[in-house]
Amino acid sequence: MEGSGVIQRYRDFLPITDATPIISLNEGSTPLIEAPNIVQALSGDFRLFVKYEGLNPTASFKDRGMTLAVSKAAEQGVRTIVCASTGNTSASAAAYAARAGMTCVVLIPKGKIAYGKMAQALIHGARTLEVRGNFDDVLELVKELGKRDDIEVVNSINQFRIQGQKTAAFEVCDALGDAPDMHFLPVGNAGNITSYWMGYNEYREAGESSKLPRMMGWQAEGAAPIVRGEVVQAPETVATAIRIGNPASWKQAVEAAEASFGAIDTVSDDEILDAQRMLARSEGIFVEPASAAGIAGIVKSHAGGDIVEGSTVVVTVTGHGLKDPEIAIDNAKAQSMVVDANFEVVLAATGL
Ligand code: AN7
Repeated sequence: MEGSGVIQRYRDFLPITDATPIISLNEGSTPLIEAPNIVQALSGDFRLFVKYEGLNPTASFKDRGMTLAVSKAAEQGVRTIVCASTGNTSASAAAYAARAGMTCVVLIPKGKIAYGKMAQALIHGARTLEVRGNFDDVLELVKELGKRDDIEVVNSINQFRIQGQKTAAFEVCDALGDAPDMHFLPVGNAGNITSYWMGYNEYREAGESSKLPRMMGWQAEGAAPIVRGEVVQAPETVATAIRIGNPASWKQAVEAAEASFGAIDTVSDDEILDAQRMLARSEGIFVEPASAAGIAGIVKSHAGGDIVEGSTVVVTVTGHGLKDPEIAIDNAKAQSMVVDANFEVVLAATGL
C-alpha cells in the first residue's frame, strides 16, 4: 500500500529510486496553525503561523529525515544504525529502526536528555548508552563508529537526513500558497535551518513558490557557538535538545542566514521558558523548551522592530511538550490541589 509519508508525497524532490524500500511511519503533514493571540499580545501587525512538528510519529521533526536515512540504509543493505543525540534523534532512530527490523545503538549525554525521549529509545528497543560527556563528545564517538562499513550514522551529518527534513519547507509553501516572509526556528546542531533553506530554494527553483523567507535561527544563550563565533566547551541551557557547543552544520547555517538576509541570534533560558508558557496558555500549543526558542525569537525580533508590518511569519516548533514533562510542570508555575470528594469542598476549591 502506498503510504502518505514525506517520501511518497515528495519523491520527485528526493534521492529515491525504484530500488529504495520505503521505511515510513506516515511522518509529515503536520498542521500549520495560525497563532493570532500571540500577535495580539505583542500588539503586532503581522500574521503568525506555527508549524507544529511535535505531531510527527515520534513527536519531533526528526522523523522527516529519519524516514529517508533509514530507507537509504536499508537500500544499501545496512542492518545497524547509530546516532549521537540530545534525545529526539535517538527517539526517532529507535522507532524507524524498529520499523525496519534493524539494530539501533544510541549514544546520549548522561543525565542530559528529557525523560520522555529516554522512554522512547528504551521502549523501541535501542541499545542505549549514556556517555559521561556532552553531545559534542558523543558525536565524535559516533563518527568513529561510523567508519565501519556495516554501520550507518543517522545524525544530520548524514545528508539523507537533511534531504528528508527539507520537506517541511515544501509543506509550509503548500499550506500558504507561497513561502512566508520570515521563518523562525531553534538552532542546535544546525541541520534543520540548513534543511529548510534547501527546501525553500528548491521549491522556488521548481516554480512552486515565488520568494525566499529570511531565515531566523535561535540558539540558547549558554549554547550559542554560532552567534559567538567559537566552539562552546561546556554548553548549558534548560533546553537540553539544543545543548550543543559545536554544531555539525555550522557553516551551512551561517550561509542560510546570510544568503536570506536573516540572522542567528540568542535567547535566554528565561525567555525560552516564558515563550513555552505563553504558547501553551495563549494558543493551546504545547512544545518542549528548545522549540520555544523560536517563539522567544519572535518576541525579541518584534521588540527590536525586525518584523515588517503586514508580513507572514512562520515558526517551526520542533518537538512536543510531552517530551519533557518535568520542565513543563516546573515552568507551569501552578500547582494542583488535593481535595476530598465532597461537593462543597470541591466547589470552594474551583474558585468559581
Ligand atoms: C526539539 O536530537 O540534535 O539545529 O540529537 O530536538 O537541526 O540540530 C536535536 C535538536 C531543535 C535543533 N529542536 O535542531 C538531537 C538533536 C528540538 C531538537 C533542535 C533539536 P538542529
